Amino acid sequence: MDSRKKVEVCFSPNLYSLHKEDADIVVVIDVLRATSAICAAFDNGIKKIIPVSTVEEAIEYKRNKNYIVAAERKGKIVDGFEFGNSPYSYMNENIKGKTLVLTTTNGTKAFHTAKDAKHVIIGSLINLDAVCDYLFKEYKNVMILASGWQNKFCLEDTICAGAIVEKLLSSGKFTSEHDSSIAAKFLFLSARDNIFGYLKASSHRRRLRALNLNKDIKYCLTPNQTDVVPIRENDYLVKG
Ligand code: 3SL
Repeated sequence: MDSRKKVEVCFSPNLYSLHKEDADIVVVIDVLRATSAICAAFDNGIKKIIPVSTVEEAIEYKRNKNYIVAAERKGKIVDGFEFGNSPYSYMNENIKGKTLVLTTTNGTKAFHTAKDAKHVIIGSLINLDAVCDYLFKEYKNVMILASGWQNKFCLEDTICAGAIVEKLLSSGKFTSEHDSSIAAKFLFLSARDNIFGYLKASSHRRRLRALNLNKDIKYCLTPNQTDVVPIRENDYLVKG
């Protein structure tokens, strides 16, 4: 019997129910930009993050002055909010020790899609090796859930998922059965020498470039800038 653990990739929250039986741990990914912003916020001292699905829920939290409340839709900060989804907005001293409430177009939705999973962590390119080390240590069946764009496949999340698959498979301790995992690995192998260039024509890079967010894109596509691994506890995230 093959005693290796599985690592599989789910391309979109809409496909989650087809893959969920594979998972003891779900890694939620939204490289551009929600999960990169979440990692950056913890890296800069945020204590807790509450991902919420709707702008209305986020507005409720604004009544309490102890929270930083952030809302992004289609790449822009929602009117009436000071914070959105840029990792750079969390790189400041004032966020230390605070709780962030965050709603985004796809990333926080994917987080809630995995609500029935036993164990959920947050991955991105910026914490790639730390996520892999965590998965080696836990040594359970892994499912990587790409947030995609409005339930559609997206390249940047798939490449990040492929990087995790590649690292786990190369150890000989994990195996993959599904074509989605193999495809993600091959996409990563073709992109790895220049992820930024490879994604030049991708729809989300074009969308963010049109909003003058090139600096954010560069940051989010640069692997291994932090060893933070955000972990779900109850319905919020803490630094692992
Ligand atoms: O969809 C999301 O969760 C966002 O990360 C999208 S954006 O990068 O802010 O456009």
